[in-house]
Amino acid sequence: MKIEIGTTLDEFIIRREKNYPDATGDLSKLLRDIGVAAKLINRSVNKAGLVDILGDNGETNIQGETVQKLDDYSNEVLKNYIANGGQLAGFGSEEEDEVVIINTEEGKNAHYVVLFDPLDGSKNIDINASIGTIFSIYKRTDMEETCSLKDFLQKGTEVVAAGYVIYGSSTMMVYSTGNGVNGFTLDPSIGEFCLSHPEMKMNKKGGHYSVNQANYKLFPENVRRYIDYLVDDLDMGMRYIGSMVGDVHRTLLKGGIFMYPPTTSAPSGKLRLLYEAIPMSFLINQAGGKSSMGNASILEINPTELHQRCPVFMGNKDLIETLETQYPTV
Ligand code: P6P
Repeated sequence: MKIEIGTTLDEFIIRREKNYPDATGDLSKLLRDIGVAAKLINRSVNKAGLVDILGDNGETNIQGETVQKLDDYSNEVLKNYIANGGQLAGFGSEEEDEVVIINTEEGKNAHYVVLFDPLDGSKNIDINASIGTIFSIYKRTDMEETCSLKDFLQKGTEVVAAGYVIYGSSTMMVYSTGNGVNGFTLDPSIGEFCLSHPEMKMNKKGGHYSVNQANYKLFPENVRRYIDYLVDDLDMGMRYIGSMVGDVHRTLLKGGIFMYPPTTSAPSGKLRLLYEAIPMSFLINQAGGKSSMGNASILEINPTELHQRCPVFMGNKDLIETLETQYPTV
């Protein structure tokens, strides 16, 4: 059923739910709650320069990274909005050392868990470049057992829904429940996300390669040779914001490839598997692209730790297949 441009996110979710007669409405409610949380985060991101919310709060997270005040605020908003809705058994966040199990009666009977990076690319907050929220949603592995870490350590092939919100020149929520990718742009005049990018598909050709070129000398030899191929043989230009949501959003819209390869100092790369690489890979795959850790699909990795990292390559299918067949990075 074609849904017209301008349809609100809530309306879209409700109409799409009708395609699933067995749907309980729990996933729909979760997605709508994420949309509300995104609007609250957007409000603070948009006026961060005016309110004393820029800069860091002096703490560091499990990643050893200084926590920016907006990171903290975004994490709290997401926790409050999705944790108390009754559809969630637990959540994992970049800003939380361990998974948080929701031990209420509703939480114990809830079917879903969510992983999120509440505000990715936060180093860009003070310079007003695009930043984003990333999320992925899984079903619990066994409703007979208490929700625990194992419900979060699931492969990307088990993802039920994933998406991101990009806070940029406009604010967009882009997500998929496994049947294509749709993008919604926030209309501030009515405070609603409205369908603006239906059925997003990656450009077949073109686009840029996106990597932190300063790390070139630290990459494995095959990655350096692959980058040389993109530049010398395919004549590709380079674009890099240093904010995964912004760099992947451009790749999704314009084609090309985004990479965060392993380096000598970070042999597993920098990006986190569960709440950065997997959700973004899910979307890129749903939009007709492909993702890889250099020699195998990111969605096939068996997670072992909540905050584990993995090498990331994602973009046009042909570019990824060339990487994996001719420049495999093991
Ligand atoms: P670098 C932001 O800090 C982040 O986690 C991702 O959003 C981004 O892709 C990456 O790190 C940028 O890392 O080392 O290039 O600054």
